[in-house]
Amino acid sequence: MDRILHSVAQFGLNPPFTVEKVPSGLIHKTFLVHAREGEFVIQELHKVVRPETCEDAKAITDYVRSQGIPVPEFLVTHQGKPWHRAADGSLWRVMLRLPGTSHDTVSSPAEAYAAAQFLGKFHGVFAHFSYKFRGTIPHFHDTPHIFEQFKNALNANKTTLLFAPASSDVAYILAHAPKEFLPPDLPSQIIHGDPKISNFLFHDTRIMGLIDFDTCMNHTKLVDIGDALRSWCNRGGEDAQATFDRSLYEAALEGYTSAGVVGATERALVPQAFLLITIELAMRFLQDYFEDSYFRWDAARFANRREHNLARARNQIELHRQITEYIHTPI
Ligand code: GN1
Ligand code: MG
Repeated sequence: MDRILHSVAQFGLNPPFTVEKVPSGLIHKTFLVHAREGEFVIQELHKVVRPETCEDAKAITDYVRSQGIPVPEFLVTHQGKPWHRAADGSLWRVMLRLPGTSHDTVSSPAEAYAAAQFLGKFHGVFAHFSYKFRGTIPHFHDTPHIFEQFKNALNANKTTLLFAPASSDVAYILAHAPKEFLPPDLPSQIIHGDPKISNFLFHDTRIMGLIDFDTCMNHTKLVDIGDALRSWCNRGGEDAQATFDRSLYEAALEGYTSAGVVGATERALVPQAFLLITIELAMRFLQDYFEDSYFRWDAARFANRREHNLARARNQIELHRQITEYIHTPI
């Protein structure tokens, strides 16, 4: 608690503070701070994020906000930085809290439509804006590279006791991942990088804002569309048995199309992007099952991080199976 309070104070806020833990997010630790000046969100950042990542996030959100799209406003420290490095080496940042609530699953086609239309508008504001990123997470959404890293993790573990329990999951990924890779020459622009549903803030079915800007990068919009679909069209969420819901998929496609930013080539690749990002995340979770180093895990429900990541990987694999069946079944 002292570490949180000390870091909050670096951003010019004054005590008394009350602090609440926010349980969501798979990498950072997030807290809500009630201060005299208002409500703020403070995060202790995962090691994958650097000060430059926070500076990129500030530049992108300042631009997006100037275009009328509600995204968080980052506070700066007394030194003018949108991050604070504490004496113990931890990295922190603070932003204004946006109104609205976050959900881990989509509960109606109207929500899927609204989020998709919002994502399309978000993509639209980058048509004439470019930015030189300095803190992008290396190889993020570079699926061929992630696949190589995954195979390295398998090689390092094939003689350990970890291998047998995951062998059928491993076999599924090895058989399916390479055929989902997207063509390398697609048009690229700024994307969000993590448009899962819990990064949209809702009031009923209205979107109040989009959060989480550590993963912005230049890439094809299909990566965002694929990531959005794998999160939004799964009634089970990431922590339970996957259930693909076709009505959510159709509503999302309609909502995104209504923003008018998708070309014919991209439209044709949407199902492949959906499959790609689903299997990419399965691979990332399964790699962490072996390496035990990246994602946060729920100690109330799982004995350790490996178990939680194995369950998460299986849910994404099951989702991939269901999407494949849907896409290949004539109506
Ligand atoms: C992580 O931290 P969070 O929950 O916003 C991950 C995303 C995954 C997501 C799955 C930087 O996002 O890529 O899709 O978990 N972010 C990073 O829930 O690895
Ligand atoms: Mg994120």
